[in-house]
Amino acid sequence: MIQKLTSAERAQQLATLKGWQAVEDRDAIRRAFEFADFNEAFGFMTRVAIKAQEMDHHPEWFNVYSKVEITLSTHEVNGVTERDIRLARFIDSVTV
Ligand code: H2B
Repeated sequence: MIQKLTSAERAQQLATLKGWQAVEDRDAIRRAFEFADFNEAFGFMTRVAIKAQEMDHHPEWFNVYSKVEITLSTHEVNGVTERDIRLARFIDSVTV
């Protein structure tokens, strides 16, 4: 089974990402995004969705118009793993 990152490993990885933070009440990471409008937000979500499907690793997300909030955690182990870091890195790469 995939291993959860230790809190030290998680902190080390978070430092290499753009604006991701540990969620307070669970072992997960979160980042908020704001786009110009819904069209841009949904275009971004579409890219993330295609990658998530390829990886078989899916975001928890919330969208209102131009705002998107993404939470990543690996359900299988109920915590943050390198799969979350890999998806977060991809997500960062499709934002400016
Ligand atoms: N996404 C996330 N974020 N965590 C998982 O553990 C996970 C997933 N597991 N997507 C996958 C799908 C699993 O449920 C399927 C059956 O492979």
